[in-house]
Amino acid sequence: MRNACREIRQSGKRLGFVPTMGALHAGHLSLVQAARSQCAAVAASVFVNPTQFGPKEDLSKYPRDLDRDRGLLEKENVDLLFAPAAEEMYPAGAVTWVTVEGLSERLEGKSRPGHFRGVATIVSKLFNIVEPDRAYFGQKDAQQAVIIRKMVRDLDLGVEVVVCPTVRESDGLALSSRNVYLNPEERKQALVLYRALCRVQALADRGERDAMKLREAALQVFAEEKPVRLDYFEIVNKDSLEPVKDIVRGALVVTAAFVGKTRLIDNLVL
Ligand code: PAJ
Repeated sequence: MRNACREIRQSGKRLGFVPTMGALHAGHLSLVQAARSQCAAVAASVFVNPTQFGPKEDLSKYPRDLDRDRGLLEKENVDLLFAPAAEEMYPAGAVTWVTVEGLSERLEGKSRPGHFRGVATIVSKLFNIVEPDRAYFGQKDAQQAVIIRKMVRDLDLGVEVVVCPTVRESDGLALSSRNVYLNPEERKQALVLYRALCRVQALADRGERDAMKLREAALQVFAEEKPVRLDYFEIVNKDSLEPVKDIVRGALVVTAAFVGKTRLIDNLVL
């Protein structure tokens, strides 16, 4: 992979890179399309990264279909696909980690300890192999995008990070590889995340600036969808991820909730 990427860059082409865990959907493909439109060559990776899953999470049942993913990436004219085995990425005895302090402990990090250490480590390893000019991430994982930007800056990785908008189903549910876990009943209940975010946006549009009031309105929306167990709903600064008292343009509204056994996340920039 390193040699193939070097060859492309040495021919003077700009190399775009889209890291994924596979089970590709239109959200992933929107990143590939953005890369395709901005870069002469595009590389993608499919790797279900074990180190970003907690011991009680869904690593073993995470959806995997490399043949399907390969077909989809071929259709989008991706030049290179990197799909290593776990043993290749983590040789026995690997003990070196990348930790983005502070940011990694909030929100998702609070519920998923060690998650962002796994993400930051694998993304820096992939960047070291691919050495892309630009790398593409989704706004769907807002905290991940903030952490990757910070890591690139702090470690002088020299990769331009591009964050692309969240792709949604027509009814508003954010596309996610984990949506396949939802049964028809849960699929309907899952809409509560987007409904709560939209409620906040609507109140903000009408002039409400008090973050506590906005949050309370969102909690009301969740209370009406009893079977869904809210993990967090927060209004934070979009760079520091610290809670804000008053919303300013650009405040980030983030939420996570369990629909049945499936944990979903979503967010909106006000
Ligand atoms: P994965 O969940 O497969 O997502 C890969 C990329 O697709 C991420 O940048 C994610 O934000 C983006 N994405 C997912 N759903 C999206 C949607 N509905 N709209 C737009 N973009 C979407 O995120 C990961 O994998 C991993 O943590 C990874 C970065 C690959 C490291 O292992």
